[in-house]
Amino acid sequence: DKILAEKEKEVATLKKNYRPEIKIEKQASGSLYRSFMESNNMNIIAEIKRASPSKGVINDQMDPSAQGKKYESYGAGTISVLTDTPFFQGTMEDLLAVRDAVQIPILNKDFIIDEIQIDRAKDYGANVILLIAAALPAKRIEELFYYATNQGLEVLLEVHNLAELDVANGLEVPIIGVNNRNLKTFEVDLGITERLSQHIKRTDALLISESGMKTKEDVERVSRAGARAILVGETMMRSGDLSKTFQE
Ligand code: IGP
Repeated sequence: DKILAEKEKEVATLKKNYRPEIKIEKQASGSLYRSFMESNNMNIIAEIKRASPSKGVINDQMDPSAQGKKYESYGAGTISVLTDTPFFQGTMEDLLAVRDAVQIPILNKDFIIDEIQIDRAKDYGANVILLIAAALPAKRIEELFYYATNQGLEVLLEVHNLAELDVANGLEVPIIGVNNRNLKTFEVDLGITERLSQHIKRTDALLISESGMKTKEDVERVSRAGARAILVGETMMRSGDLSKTFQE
């Protein structure tokens, strides 16, 4: 609730000051959905996350462009860049730096509550945006989902419980992220992926398990539950040897 209140203010300022401007020279091509569905290996979305409300500072020394290049070279299929500043210490400039450095798709990770944030994500070269079912009424999720899709962006719709999954099922969204972390209590439980995966309606939905993965066993566990991709932040940001982390 605190984050959403902050976002309301941010959006009000954006609406006054934001001038659309194409910032990018490079653009990724191809669809995250298709490339992940075609691959038989576990797909990895590696995240650039300097800090978080649950963990405090994670790694604010890294250079996002170098970090992005490493993620790409070790086999990430997409890079997630957290752009929220007050709570995660990220910026849109981080996203731009990564866009310049890599060819693969970029997910703009933020708390999106308004179309203008989607415009901005596109202007900065993101290919995928996050929508969080817990953050908005179903009707608003639907509007933002179609708005982004019409802009040529893919949408990762994040859910954490059955009621939120109902929204994803109702819209028949192709990309569903199950967040193992409860955004209110910060509690992490990989069992959430196991339980919710059984209630996904669309047989060709791409299931992405998000948060809290540290070990090979964690990845095997969500893979058995049907996840074709994982979204990993902290473990990547703290890794001393990313090539090893990716292999494992
Ligand atoms: C990554 P972790 O535990 O690997 O650092 O989690 C990612 O899932 C997490 O950053 C996240 C998130 C979010 C952040 C998932 N949903 C919504 C901000 C907003």
